[in-house]
Amino acid sequence: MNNLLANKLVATLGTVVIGAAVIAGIGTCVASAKNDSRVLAATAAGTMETAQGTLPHYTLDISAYPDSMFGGHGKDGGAHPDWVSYGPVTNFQVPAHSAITITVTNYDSGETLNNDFFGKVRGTIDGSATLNGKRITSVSPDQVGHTFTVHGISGQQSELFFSVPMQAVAEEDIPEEGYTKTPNVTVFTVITGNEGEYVWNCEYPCGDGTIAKFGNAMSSMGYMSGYFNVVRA
Ligand SMILES: [Cu+2]
Repeated sequence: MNNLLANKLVATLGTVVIGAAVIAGIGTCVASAKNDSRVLAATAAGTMETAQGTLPHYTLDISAYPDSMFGGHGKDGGAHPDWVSYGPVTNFQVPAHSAITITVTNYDSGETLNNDFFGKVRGTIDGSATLNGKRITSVSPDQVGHTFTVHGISGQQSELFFSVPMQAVAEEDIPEEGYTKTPNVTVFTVITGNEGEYVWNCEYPCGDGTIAKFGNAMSSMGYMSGYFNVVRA
């Protein structure tokens, strides 16, 4: 990562963190951080040829939903049935020094990002993803449903940063009841370094009904954020 990008990244993350902290209150974040201990481990899928040689290959399948009624929050959507959420859970575990192919099926609509930075695919193999089978390197900043963003800046861990925007489903394709039959499917691959505990979150302001939309689902673990832990293979 060059310095300019690093500076921009730090500035961007700083804004988001401060914004979320001010709006939600730090206490809320800490309290809700322990409310979900379920973890989805990546599935072994042979090996993959990469620029770093042949690596163990794993897959992770997740989805983004316009509400919490998909089952992951329990019967009737749990405490906040109307909150947007990733699922089936939001804590993930992947092996170190491996290629991880992540498929995100997005059932939600969207609007405009606060920061175009997150409209670009970043940190994946080849800097790209596929959207419904076609190669992309970005999504238009006014058509983003959610992002899957892992923040890897911390202490002695290997740096791990990637961010992928999910194309919003068109508003007219969102049914009154249930979920759209034509979700947008995004697939991308990242390469992990050493073991470490990372946090991911969504950088699309999707906490509807709160100031700047960074409250509720955006500031609670288990909805639009969680752990992305890299463990010994
Ligand atoms: Cu989101």
